Amino acid sequence: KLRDERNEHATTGPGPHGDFAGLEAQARSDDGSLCCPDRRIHDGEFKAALPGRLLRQEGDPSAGDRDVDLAYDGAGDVFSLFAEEYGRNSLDGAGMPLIATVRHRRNYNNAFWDGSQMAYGTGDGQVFRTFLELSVIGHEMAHGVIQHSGGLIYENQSGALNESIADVFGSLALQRRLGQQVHEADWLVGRGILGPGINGTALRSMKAPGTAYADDMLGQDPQPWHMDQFLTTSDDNGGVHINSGIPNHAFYLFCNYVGGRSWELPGRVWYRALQRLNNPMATFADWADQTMSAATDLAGPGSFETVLLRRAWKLVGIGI
Ligand code: ASN
Ligand code: ZN
Repeated sequence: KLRDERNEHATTGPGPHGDFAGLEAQARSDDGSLCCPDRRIHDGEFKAALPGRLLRQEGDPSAGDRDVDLAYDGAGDVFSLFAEEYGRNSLDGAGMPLIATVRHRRNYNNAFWDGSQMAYGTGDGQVFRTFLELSVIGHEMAHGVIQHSGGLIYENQSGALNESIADVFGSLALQRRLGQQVHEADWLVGRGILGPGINGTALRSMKAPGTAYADDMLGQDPQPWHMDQFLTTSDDNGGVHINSGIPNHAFYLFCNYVGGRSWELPGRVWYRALQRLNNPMATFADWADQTMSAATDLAGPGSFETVLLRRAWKLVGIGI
């Protein structure tokens, strides 16, 4: 119903009630809170073209397509994390539609944000069995948020930060859906998406980077959790999916020290730091500084939270 009203305003401008429904107002309900995602889920039909055939858009009931419904529900949860917890209206902060394609290519073992939409492979059934899992959906959507928050260049430390921040919000979306306290969370990214051919439980672990899988085909999960193990490589854009283990683990430690619900104070600190960063080439140390400023803003100078955050960064080898 809200959506119909919004469309009416969007197409007719100032409405008969004398109010002006500008962009800002479009995603706000009567009480002024952010409310409404604008989801558009497409079927890639196992082809490479994006976005593919539109199968379900905002307000449509389920048509019984499991992949489509997982993408739709997941996008809703991630929208709600950013809107309700951090006051952000969609990925760009201005209500942009959440466009996703499921069944992208055949046997495709990945999911990605392409700069304007999400795309999910089905996996080949051996290495991966699906990518439609909430922490993965949140990860891809967070890439959109990062892009629209000044960006982080996708190589070396700034690229690993980009990856880590995507993991953080992916994990927060999942913890929030499950209503978990910090100590109840498993801190896994992509739990259950690995196929029967792989010996492992998830794609990554923020609690214990390097332990998510150990396999003949994939090898040992290569993530470090301390700067001593920082990997300098030209693979993977400079190890962006590897060294992300370090800031991931700092976030995990901070959450554990603080306790409670991770998407609350710790999530707010990370979100605020991302909004304030303004440095696409940021290093881990730059990011740690920015999170310290954000924690100081939110919890107060000299607060216990800032002490705990400094301790978390120190434990992973980043002294600030
Ligand atoms: N799944 C990967 C990611 O979102 C895809 C990529 O490496 N671009 O990080
Ligand atoms: Zn990523």
